[in-house]
Amino acid sequence: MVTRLVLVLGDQLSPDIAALREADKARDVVVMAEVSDEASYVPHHPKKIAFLFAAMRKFAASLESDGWTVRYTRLDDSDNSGSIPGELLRRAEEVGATEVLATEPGEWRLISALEDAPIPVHQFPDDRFLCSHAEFDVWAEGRKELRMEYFYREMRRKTGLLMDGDKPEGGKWNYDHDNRKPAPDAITFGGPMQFTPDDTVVEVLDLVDRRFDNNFGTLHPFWFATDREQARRALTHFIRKALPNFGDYQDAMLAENKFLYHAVISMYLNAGLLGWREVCDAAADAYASGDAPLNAVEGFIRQIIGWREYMRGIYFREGPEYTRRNTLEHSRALPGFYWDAETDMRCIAKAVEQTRDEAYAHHIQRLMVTGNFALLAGIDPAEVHEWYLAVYADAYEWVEAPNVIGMSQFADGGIVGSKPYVSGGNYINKMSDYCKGCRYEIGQKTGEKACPFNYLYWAFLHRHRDRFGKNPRMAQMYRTWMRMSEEKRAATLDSAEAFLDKMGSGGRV
Ligand code: FAD
Ligand code: DLZ
Ligand code: SF4
Repeated sequence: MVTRLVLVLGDQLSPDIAALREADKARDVVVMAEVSDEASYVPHHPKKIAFLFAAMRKFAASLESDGWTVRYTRLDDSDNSGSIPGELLRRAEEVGATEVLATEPGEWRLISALEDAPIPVHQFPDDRFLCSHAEFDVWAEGRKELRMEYFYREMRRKTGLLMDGDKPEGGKWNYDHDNRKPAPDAITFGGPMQFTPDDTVVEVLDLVDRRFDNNFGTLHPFWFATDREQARRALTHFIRKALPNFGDYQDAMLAENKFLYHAVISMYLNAGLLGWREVCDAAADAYASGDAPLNAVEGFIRQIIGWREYMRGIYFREGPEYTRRNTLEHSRALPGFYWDAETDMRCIAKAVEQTRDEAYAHHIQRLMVTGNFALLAGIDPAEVHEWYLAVYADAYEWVEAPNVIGMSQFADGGIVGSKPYVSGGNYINKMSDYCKGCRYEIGQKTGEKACPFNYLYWAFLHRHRDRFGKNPRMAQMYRTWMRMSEEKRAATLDSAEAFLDKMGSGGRV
């Protein structure tokens, strides 16, 4: 029988991935490749590249010890063709294969590259997810609005997670009402489990140091888990030490605490080192044994079987053009401080610094600090999308784009969110300690010293009054705006214009 190639991509590091299930150890050859095309479609954070290359190398070794034949291409190999289709062709010629088994990639770009590859590639559905494309389409069909909450309830029923017969555990589907506490004075969790680099990681760090030195982001110290066994330990550590407080402080932010009670497992889930089922079961078990309260466990499970699956459903349903949407017609360039943290806005400087150091920021930092600012300032959503895709270790288009284009920038016109996630400085002040020590004054609404979020918020609403003025969920804010005196409104708009002009001309803001 003719040998077939089995493609395993960098974010498909699961031993039961569809293409491997379809293949035959005795007959087929696994292809894995570190290639410049994948490493440079955006300037990925060095920690993200190092994590993936190290995890790929360790996964290839585990496949080999499991009896698979693996042809692994390292980035520095002299005959590396630089692309996934190129490596498939090269390996096919080497082993005499005429066909490739693959698992559908998480990005339209690569799906079409495989469709157009110079060798036939059979793409199997990626069934590491709870909801298939077809199932999501059935759920979405005929609905006026695709609200995550209703999708999530279906997923709860489907999985039986936190269900009491056909009723939700505790009587309510969603305990977010209990979950929005501001930042506490002290955090009892010391952060995610950190791992000392082993020989494979050290070798990869050396490569990344040499090849990606100019990319935004700090490579050292590198502490991520890079194999399944380590990722499992990181998960257990979170479940034991942080999950009980996860719900309460999910939305809080602290300048000197990067992780609060967050799991910091998205990079492991998205690369395939962990699966949604084992993560949710571990959380549900903690509830069942009385080790974590319902509000924390429900909130955590909702992020995974709710938001994560819903975002993937939207990405694949909306098609390849989704990342180019720009409903609000925003066109301003992404300011330089997203790359160098050189801004007096302390909240943004802290979020960017932590992103640079860890390739990580938690949800509210992404949504209500860097995302909120970009939306208020009218930044081109395509540039915002590229930034998020580059700088976070967990970023792949299927999950990043609906979060950025949809949830954060409202560039999809309201598919993901029924209203834009915008706020003035008060929200940030309530949920964080950023404002103490900021050059800007949170209590001031206009003028040189005022918090820019304050006037940019009103200027945003004013700019988009035709679109949002009739949105019942925003009516109260428009009434407040219209109740302000004409002088106050003019001063607010003047402050916003002066700020944006200064920022646009490269001045420090
Ligand atoms: P926790 O807060 O501990 O949550 C647990 C898990 O739930 C996460 O590991 C993640 O798998 C899942 N989850 C939570 N929220 C979401 C969500 N909105 N969408 C999908 N999964 C979710 N997440 C990514 O995985 N990749 C991205 O590229 C990404 N980009 C984002 C961009 C923006 C603008 C925003 C607002 C959110 C983005 N998110 C993204 C979602 C979320 O911020 C991260 O999943 C989360 O911060 C990861 O950290 P954690 O593991 O500590 O999560
Ligand atoms: C993100 C990434 C990077 C940086 N490098 C590679 C690589 O060299 N080889 C590979 O197979 N995958 C890599 N990836 C992950 C892919 O970009 C990812 O599979 C697609 O974006 C689809 O999600
Ligand atoms: Fe951010 Fe405004 Fe607070 Fe400064 S005052 S940290 S700019 S919200």
